[in-house]
Amino acid sequence: MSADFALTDTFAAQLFGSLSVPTVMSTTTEALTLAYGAQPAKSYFEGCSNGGREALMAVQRSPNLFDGVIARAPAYNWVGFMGAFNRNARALAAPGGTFTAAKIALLSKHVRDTCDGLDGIVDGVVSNQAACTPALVNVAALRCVGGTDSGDSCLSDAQLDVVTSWTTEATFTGSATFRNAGWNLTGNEDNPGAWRAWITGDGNLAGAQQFLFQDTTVKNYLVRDRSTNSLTYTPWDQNQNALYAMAALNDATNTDIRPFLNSGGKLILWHGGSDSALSVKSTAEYYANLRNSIGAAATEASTRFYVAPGVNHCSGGPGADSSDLLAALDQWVTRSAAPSTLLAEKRDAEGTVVFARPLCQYPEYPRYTGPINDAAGPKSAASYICTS
Ligand SMILES: [Ca+2]
Repeated sequence: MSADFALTDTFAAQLFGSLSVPTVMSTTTEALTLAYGAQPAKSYFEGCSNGGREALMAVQRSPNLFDGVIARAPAYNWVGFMGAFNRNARALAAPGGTFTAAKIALLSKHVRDTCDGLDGIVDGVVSNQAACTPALVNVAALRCVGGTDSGDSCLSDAQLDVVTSWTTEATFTGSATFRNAGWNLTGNEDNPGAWRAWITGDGNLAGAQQFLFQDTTVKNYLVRDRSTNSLTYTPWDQNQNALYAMAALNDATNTDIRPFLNSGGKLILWHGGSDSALSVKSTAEYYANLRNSIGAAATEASTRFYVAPGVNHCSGGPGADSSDLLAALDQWVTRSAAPSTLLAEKRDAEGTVVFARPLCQYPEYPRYTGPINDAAGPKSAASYICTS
């Protein structure tokens, strides 16, 4: 995830920002037309993470390029998200802030003990995230006596500061879009693809994905000096011109997507509920802003937003991470069959379905209504209803 190109190659930075998809699409369409003697009947784009950002870029800046777009866990707000990554990294680097795997397990279990059953079934996934409020979770109950680290059964004040950085919004001067919504406590922070991979680096902060992303952003976009120490780069909004330049290149925060919708485009957003890279709350925020911008009727007519509880960044985690969004999009575009609740499955390495859930439209979540003391009940999507 080096962004070294952004320092030395202006065109590469533009390609990364927003031009790669229309550039490749131009060549692709030409090749297909030559091969088949006609242009493609329909064109769709699907991407996750930075690919999700590219998806929203296409919707916002190349509105006639695709008939339908799927944006999953989109990294749509480079300025705000990287600023939050930087704040998280600095909290972890503060004296006493280090989170061991045992501390992460302590925090996760505390959240699960409090919130797992709020969705009707204790299955290791907090599906009713809205009910799992900070007041209910009460992380302060884990505080070490006196606030000083005294082992794996409690959190020091510096570690509680990390949790605060994680769960609270981050706002920066210069634009209303320069912000990050903060992350939920999901009870799945201890999953291998969650905090250790993205936040703590499992004892090596410089190896954590969030650290690496913010570090290369500070070095190549903001300070434009690779010898800079990103952990001392604060405040994040000290160089307004650099933030504006980066936002112009990389941020897909525009909510007026009427040009895309007016050309018949359909948009499906998707986010994993336990994503430790990019917060599902940020995508929810974009969707709320979208609704405010284009109105409830247009939002309902041409966009959908699904949340998959217990799913990590793009895939993985204890939740059901596999859904055929492309088929749903194609039915919508070609047959005007607008999607409602979809199916989410968890498959093993051989592709066998282990369990299924309904994939609900946010803010709904799958609530267990199936049989009690029946091993097969929780595995069936029919045992759940989407509710909020
Ligand atoms: Ca549950």
